[in-house]
Amino acid sequence: LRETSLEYTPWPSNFVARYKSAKLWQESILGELLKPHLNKNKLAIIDDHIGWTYQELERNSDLLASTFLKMGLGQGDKVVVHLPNCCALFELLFALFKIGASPIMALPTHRYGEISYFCEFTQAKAYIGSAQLNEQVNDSVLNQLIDNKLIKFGYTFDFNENFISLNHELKSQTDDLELLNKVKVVPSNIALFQLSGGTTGVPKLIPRTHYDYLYSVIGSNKICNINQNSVYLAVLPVCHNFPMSSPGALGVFAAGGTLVLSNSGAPDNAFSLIEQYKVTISALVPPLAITWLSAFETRKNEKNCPDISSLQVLQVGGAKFSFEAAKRVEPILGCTLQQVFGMAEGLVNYTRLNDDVETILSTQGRPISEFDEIKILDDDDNLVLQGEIGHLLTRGPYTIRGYYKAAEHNLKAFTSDGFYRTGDLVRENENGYLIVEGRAKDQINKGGEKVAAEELENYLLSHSSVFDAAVVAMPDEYLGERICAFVIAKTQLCSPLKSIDLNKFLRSKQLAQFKYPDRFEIVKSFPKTKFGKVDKKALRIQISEKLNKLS
Ligand code: J2J
Repeated sequence: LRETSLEYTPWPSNFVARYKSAKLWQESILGELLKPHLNKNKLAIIDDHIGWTYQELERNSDLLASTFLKMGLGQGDKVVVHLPNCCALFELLFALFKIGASPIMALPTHRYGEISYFCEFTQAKAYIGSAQLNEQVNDSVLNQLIDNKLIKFGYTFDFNENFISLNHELKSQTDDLELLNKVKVVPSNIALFQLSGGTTGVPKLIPRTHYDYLYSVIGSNKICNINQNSVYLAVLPVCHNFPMSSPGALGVFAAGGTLVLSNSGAPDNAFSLIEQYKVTISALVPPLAITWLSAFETRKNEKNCPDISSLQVLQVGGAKFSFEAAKRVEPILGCTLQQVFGMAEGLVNYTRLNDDVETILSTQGRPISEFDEIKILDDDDNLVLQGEIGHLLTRGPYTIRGYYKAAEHNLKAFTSDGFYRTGDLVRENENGYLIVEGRAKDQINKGGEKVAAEELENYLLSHSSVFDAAVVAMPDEYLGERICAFVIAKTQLCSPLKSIDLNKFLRSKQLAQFKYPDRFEIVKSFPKTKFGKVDKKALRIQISEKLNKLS
């Protein structure tokens, strides 16, 4: 038994006792989630190519788990998982949960820049990718990871001469599950690492234990009425915390329902999957929800309009869903809207399915648990009056007490008594529902995809012609926000600095596509606050006014 408890900031023992005695934390691990449903011959998961019953998923992940054990992967090992929405992803995740290895949930859009950092920072033993995702990228990612000695093993589910082919390994093995039966994983261990949207130079890793993650999933299931008849369509990248756990894929498995996986949220694809599998619930970010609304509104009166009447609930979260868009969900799609305001660090708020219309349309919900503690504070850390806007802080049975290996940052991100400073500006209505009013953290929320300004600024500052850089959000009708990079060039350059050079330079860093600035503004100076810091608020106003004039 190797507890990984030293690798995360533990909850104080009185909190552990509280969460256990209230039966929030159960003596169970994510690797056991499928067990209660094995004798039902029920479809657990299906993607564009393949579908498995609960038995098949369990068996495949058992075989993969024992393959990993034989290859020398086991308790406490970190594994960077870089897969799109596919059945193999869950075969893999369950295998890792069962052997006590911790997946790092990279997004399919991450590139070598992010992946190499995760490998290096966590000392990951393995990287698991797939050419299904993007052949070129994965080849080059793996070659570079191996050339630079960042990992010991590189695996894939498809054929690629540079990777260890898991399909091949699985075919060649017999039913030898003996090693696996000896493994004992304890629920206080790290189940997986989620990634923080971040506000700092590099993405932070979020260690989630089996205790806390399972509780968030089971608690979400009750609120979202997930049961064995639920059919959940995942079109968002399922490694993200929202479609994974709120209640997401894991919620569906816990309840014995069916998970339908797709890599495209395009309306026609989604509507036909909803019709085909009688999908009951799906989860979207606001821009995608708006796209579905417009598409279905147009198609509604067509003769061959898909039948999406099975859809009972549409969850929308990850960024603020406007009241105007929210109002259209029920009339157009004929299902209940559920607003979800969550974070990979923990706290998740939901509007309840039977809430009154006003609450559903104009709030972002209330916490999963009565054990979730919420504080709304002013700039000096004093409680605001009821109904006033302030900084949201939270502590609870599934909110982390610290980021992974980030002692210094944790001092700022958490209070001494363990509250997480979310960086969100909210107010609470008289019924305890939260309304997101803005953000104090230095982050851009591009339709649900989070970009830390500092990460981009650091890259820009490493360009030899850049004197200073400030990255801010600019308004966008569709995505809510896009990225604008203000840059001051060094003086005495031979030729003037151009956006195209900066763009090319950033692209050479091999980052996720969504992080590249949508606009560069090359300026002579930045406005400053009275404390002499770059006044980002003024920059946001500046770019927003300029865009208004242009349109
Ligand atoms: C406004 N801002 C929101 C909302 C998240 C469920 C749902 C979402 C996430 C998620 C998640 C918002 N309105 N409805 O992990 O389990 C912004 C806030 C928040 C940040 C967290 C889940 N829903 N946000 O989006 O870790 O700023 O998690 O602090 O990616 O997204 O981002 P992330």
